[in-house]
Amino acid sequence: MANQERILQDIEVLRRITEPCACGTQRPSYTPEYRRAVDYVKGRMEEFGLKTREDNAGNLYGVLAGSQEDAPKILSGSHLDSVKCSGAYDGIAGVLCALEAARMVAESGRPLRHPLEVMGTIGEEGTRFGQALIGSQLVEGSWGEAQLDAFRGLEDGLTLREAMQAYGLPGSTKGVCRRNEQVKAFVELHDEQGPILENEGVSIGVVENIVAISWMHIKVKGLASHPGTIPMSMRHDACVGACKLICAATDYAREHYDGEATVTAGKLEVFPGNTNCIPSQCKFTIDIRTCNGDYRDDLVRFIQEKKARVEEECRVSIEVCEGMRQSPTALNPKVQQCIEEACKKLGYSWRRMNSGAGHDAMIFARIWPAAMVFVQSHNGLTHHPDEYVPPKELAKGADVLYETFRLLDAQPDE
Ligand code: HGY
Ligand code: MN
Ligand code: MN
Repeated sequence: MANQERILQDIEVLRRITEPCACGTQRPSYTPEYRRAVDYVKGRMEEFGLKTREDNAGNLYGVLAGSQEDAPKILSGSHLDSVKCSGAYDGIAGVLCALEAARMVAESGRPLRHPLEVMGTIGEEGTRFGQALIGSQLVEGSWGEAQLDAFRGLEDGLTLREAMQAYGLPGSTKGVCRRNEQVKAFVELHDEQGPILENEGVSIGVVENIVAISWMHIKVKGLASHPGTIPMSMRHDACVGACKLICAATDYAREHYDGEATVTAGKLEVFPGNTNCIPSQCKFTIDIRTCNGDYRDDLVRFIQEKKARVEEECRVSIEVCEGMRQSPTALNPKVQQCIEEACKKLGYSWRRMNSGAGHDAMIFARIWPAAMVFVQSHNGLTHHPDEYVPPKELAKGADVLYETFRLLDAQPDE
C-alpha cells in the first residue's frame, strides 16, 4: 500500500517552494522557484532508481525501466506549475502519487514489463503566458517553434523562447514531441477541484470527459475624462461597458446553461485606474467551460453579438479575441475500465464523472490512450491556499494508480 507519509512530506516541501505572493503557493513556469521544485522532485525520483531527464520544454520525466525495454510506455503524472496564490495539491498530487506508485513498483521487487514514466509537465496553468497546457501541447506536437516566439509573458514581456533560455534551456523544441512513440496509456491523478466526491463520500472519480474550454480576451476602449464634469449621458466609460458585457454573459449562461456550462470573468484591469477619472480602457478575460461543444459555441456567439449592443449603448469600442480554444475530450474507455477494476480490487468506492477543470490528459488524449483518477478535494476548494486532500484519500489515489499500472501491464499490447 502507498506510504502516505512520503507523499505528505513531498507535498509540504513543494508547498513551500513558492515565489513571494499574498498567500498560498505561487510557482509560474521557467522561474527560479520552478527550477527548485523540479530539482526536488528529480532528487526524490532518483532515490528510487528512476532515471530522470528534462526535455527542451522543461517537462520532467522519471523513468522506471521495465523488463521488456521495447514495450510501449506507461506514463503518469501532472503539472508542477501553479496559478497565483494556489494550494499545494493542484497538479502536484498527480506527480507525487504517480511517483509513489512507481516507488511501490520499485519496492515490490516485481518490475513491470512496460517502462513506467512519471511526468511533471510545465506550463499547464497559463499563469505566466496567458496560454495554458504549454508543456503537454509541445509533447503532443500541436505547438512547436512558432509558439516559442508568439507567446509573451504577461508581466515581463519575454517570449516563451527567451524565458526558456533564461531558465537554462536551449530555447528549442527539438526532441520534445513524442506523438509517434508507442505509449500504452497516460494516466493522470488530480484532485477533483470540486465538492462531488467528498459530498457523496466516494473516494475515487473515474473521469469520462473533460470540458471544452474557451478563454476570451476582451478589450473595451472608451474616453478618459473628468468624473465630475461629464454628464452620464455623454460618457464613453470603458469600465461600464466591460461590466455590462460580463453581466450579460454570466446572466445568459445562468439562464440557459446552469449546471451545464460556466462563464467566469477572472481577470479585469481598468486603465488609467484613478478614482477621479472615467476609465478609458478595460481589459478582462472570460473563461467558458462545458462538456457540450455546441453550448460553448453558443456562448461565444452570444458574447460576440452582445459586444455590438454594448458598443452602441456605452459609446465604446470592444475587441473580442478567443485566445485558447480546447474541444471537449472523451477519455479512453479501456483505461477507465482498468481504473475501475483497480478500485474494485482495492475495495475503494468510485464513481464515473466529468471534469470541469482542464488537464494535461485532455491534450495527451489526442495521441495516447488517456484517462484520469480523481481524489477528493475538501470542500471542493482549489486555486486557493486552503486546498486540501485528506491524506488517506491521497494514499488511496496512489494505490489505484499502482493497481491500474499492474492491470495495464498484464494486458497484451495491441
Ligand atoms: O484551468 C484549469 O482548468 C486548470 O486549472 N488548468
Ligand atoms: Mn489548476
Ligand atoms: Mn491542475
